[in-house]
Amino acid sequence: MAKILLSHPLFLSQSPDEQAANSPYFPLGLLYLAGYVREHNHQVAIFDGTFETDESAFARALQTERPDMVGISVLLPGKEMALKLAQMAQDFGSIVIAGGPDPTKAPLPYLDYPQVDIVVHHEGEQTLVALLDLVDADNLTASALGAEPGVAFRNEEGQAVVNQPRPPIQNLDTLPLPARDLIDMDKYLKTWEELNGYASLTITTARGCPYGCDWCRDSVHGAEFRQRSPESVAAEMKALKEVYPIDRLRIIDDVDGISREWLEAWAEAAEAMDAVIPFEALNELKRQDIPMLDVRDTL
Ligand code: B12
Ligand code: SF4
Repeated sequence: MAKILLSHPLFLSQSPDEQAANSPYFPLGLLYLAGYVREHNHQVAIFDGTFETDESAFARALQTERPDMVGISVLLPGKEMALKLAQMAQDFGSIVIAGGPDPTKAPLPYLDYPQVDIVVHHEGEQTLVALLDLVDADNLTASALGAEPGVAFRNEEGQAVVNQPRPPIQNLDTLPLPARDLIDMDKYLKTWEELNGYASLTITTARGCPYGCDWCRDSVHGAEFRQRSPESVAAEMKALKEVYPIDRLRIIDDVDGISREWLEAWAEAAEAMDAVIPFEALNELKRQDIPMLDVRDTL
């Protein structure tokens, strides 16, 4: 059973911009990956730099977890630290995977860094489990990687190859809930309370956005809008309410409000399950109108 250490290379104490933003959210994508990996019978741990002082904490995590593979989630501003952690992981003897929005936007430059072994681009769950399966089968070879959609790698001649994206998961209800139990949620919620006077956490209801603005070209979840069922989102809200002292949700879908019927069914399901939590979300401007705002006021 292969083991992966999924890593968030952001140290709040070293990031004045993130401190000023006052919104310490954990990247939900890593928690989705962790839940999926766990469900597919691989071992997973998380290294979360957020409240650590520096990369010595990562060195300790490597020693404790001894992972076969280290997966690092990279946003552009975190690239330098991500590459530093990648070097430490490779020196430790782990296989290093870079994934997330920035490697998706431009996978090739990441293969210029010798400390990155493989890049995963676009949606990560299925591709990551496929890589862990290859580790278990002792077959993480260039020829096996050549047949794996969603990866970029170096072939036997050392040339960089970017495979096609993997077709996105159609039924998002099949995904396990994000593995929030693997991070220090209390610390996040207390920090939110101290900084803002209320506690907030993130949730997703959908992936993809059909609008195709330049800003989002080559985005992780693509142009195909896929949405969870209203009941599954309401059930997650109910579970969150029962476990965490939260005041607000931030819905971090690419875009919301695409289907009016969905919103109405969601409001109904949340009320029926006693799962209502005030929320904020991003909506494409043209879709704002009075009925839309009415649904928002229900929740
Ligand atoms: C929520 C959010 C935030 C939150 C949480 C931050 C975080 N670290 O995730 C907050 C508000 C704090 C935030 C801050 C910032 N954000 Co932001 N944010 C988002 C948003 C809206 C959603 C991300 C999300 O959780 N999606 C849902 C999950 C399920 O998807 P995902 O995270 O992409 O993860 C999937 C894949 O990427 C992949 N994957 C991810 N990591 C890994 C790792 C491995 C090993 C593998 C195999 C796969 C993999 O698998 C996951 C599951 O399928 C995106 C826009 C978007 N719609 O993508 C922007 C986005 C990620 N942010 C962006 C930016 C620029 C920022 C800021 C710099 C903004 C600023 N100027 O301050 C800061 C930087 C913060 C930091 N250093 O971490 C850019 C990144 C661009 C880039 N090239 O890197 C995005 C893409 C917006 C955009 N369109 O430009 N952000
Ligand atoms: S509407 Fe928003 S999420 Fe959709 S493509 Fe445009 S900027 Fe991206």
